[in-house]
Amino acid sequence: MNLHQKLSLPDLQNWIENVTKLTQPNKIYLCDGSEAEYQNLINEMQETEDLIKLNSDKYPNCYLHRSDPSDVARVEHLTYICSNNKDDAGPNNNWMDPKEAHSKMDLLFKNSMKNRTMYIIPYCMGPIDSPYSRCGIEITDSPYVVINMKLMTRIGQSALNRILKEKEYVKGLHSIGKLDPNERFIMHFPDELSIKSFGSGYGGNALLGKKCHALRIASWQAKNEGWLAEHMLIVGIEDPKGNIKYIACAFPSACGKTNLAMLIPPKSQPGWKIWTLGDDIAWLHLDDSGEMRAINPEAGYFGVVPGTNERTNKNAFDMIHKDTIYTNVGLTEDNEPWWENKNTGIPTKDWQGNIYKAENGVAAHPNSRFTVSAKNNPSYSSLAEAPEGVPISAIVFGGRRKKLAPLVYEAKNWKHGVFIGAGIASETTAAATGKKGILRRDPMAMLPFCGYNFADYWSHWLSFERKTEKLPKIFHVNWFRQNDKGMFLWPGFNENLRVLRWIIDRCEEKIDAQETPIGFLPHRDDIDMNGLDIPNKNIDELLSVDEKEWLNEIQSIGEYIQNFGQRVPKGLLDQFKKLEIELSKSST
Ligand code: OXD
Ligand code: MN
Repeated sequence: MNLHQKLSLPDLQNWIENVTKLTQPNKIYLCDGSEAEYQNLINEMQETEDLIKLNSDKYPNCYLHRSDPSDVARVEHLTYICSNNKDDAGPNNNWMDPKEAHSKMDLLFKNSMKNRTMYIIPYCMGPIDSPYSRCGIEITDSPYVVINMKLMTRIGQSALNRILKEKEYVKGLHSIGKLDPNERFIMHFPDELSIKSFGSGYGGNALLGKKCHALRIASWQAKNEGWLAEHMLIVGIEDPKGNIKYIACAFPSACGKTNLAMLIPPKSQPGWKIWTLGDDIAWLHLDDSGEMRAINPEAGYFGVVPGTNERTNKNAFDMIHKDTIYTNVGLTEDNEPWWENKNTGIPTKDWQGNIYKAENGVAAHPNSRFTVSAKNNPSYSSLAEAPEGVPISAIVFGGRRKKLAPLVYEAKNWKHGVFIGAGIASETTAAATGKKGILRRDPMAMLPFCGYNFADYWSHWLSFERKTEKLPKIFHVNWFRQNDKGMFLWPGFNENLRVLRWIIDRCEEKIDAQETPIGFLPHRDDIDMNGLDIPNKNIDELLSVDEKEWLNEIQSIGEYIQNFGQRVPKGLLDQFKKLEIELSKSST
């Protein structure tokens, strides 16, 4: 069968013809998603030195890719939402008129695939047989993108069959161009369900199924269709009796979603287990009974490597010892991957392939990544591919905050929870280019990923209260609180299970809590501290609410929200006013 017959959808054929004319590849290849195809590409990429084979005794089937040094993170300043109507993109996005954006991008794409192969990747986001899943086609000239998409999504014939049947799919066009930062743009056209990405090979900019489709485009689709596409991990928490509750947690990039998703309970919590469904993205739908259910649109992990070790995330550490693509880590003398806080081995080369010298800085780039299939994860949930998804008992928001935010608190109701989500703030990390460690508002951890105006997004969140009475409870956590000497007050990592247990107890209405103006906080004895050596004064600080400071915080959230103007829903403004009044009363 020729390509034309295989892609027997006129709209798809036209698009591919137009892209071919524009980009002038010397070869076109339709990906079938097979293991043989994956291996062939790996072999070709070793020949061109795009991949380096790692020590195959200790790291079988693992490879290292080195990026252009200018291309190691998401580029928020070069990422645009090109809605037909500027106000639909909102102040949270860069906007460009779609016509202007298309002509700008088409100029860049012109002849960009000369002497290159154009790969056509049909992919499915979500379990292949789930009614909640959505498909797309990414056209790219990067074999690195193909092998990563193979691990991160479900690519090939089954996805293509679904596309031919449904006739709706996201069109993504990608070229690495010359990897020139001055010719780099990531453009989204939500009204057309299409994406054009040029000049970057970095995961978040180039694996179009991930942030571009599953968050930016999907969030817009979700608003129009009544569901949510969120920057959330999904985990199942099993108690010693075998009951499993599922929660979805939204934290900004590099704030520990992967670690929480793969947590191994500490010895002091016998009988508990954590099952991973996803570490980055959740699509949330109400089922026919009004219950919220989640699927993970992804099939693999694109995780931050530095800091991954036996203590912080043993599941991930074990998982990335085989079948893994590493990007921008260092190397040991024995050709093993090396990164900061790996706690074993000695680096001899840094992420750019230079001789490693401690005085020159890190060996692995702070945003170096692993790509690996979710099936390699020892805590992979048996329901990860369930077409109906899993029922969600709690939604948990969080951020990286040195001060102010307590270890955990619970929203008083859905509206208050939406306000808490809208007010998330976190210190910036290496996942995006720009200054690190700056506190910025990151509503629902979606600032870089919401494909439309935040004001409309908040209205959409609020609308769920009118659709069902079975909504999950909403919580906020902060693992990153520090004392005045800069020491963390909470041990974090696996010990976070203790906080999740409190959350589950609250969902099951097993315990009561202290009511404060910002929400419900745990009674000290309701968080199991057995086996932890934390001074009482630290626990008091972790569970305290400084009402004066909170009044300032609420006012700053109020100012932030008001930047979104007339479209901000009254329900959210009411929450702000209510909290401001309550805190003013109690802080004087
Ligand atoms: C990611 C990110 O890669 O959020 O998941 O940047
Ligand atoms: Mn992310």
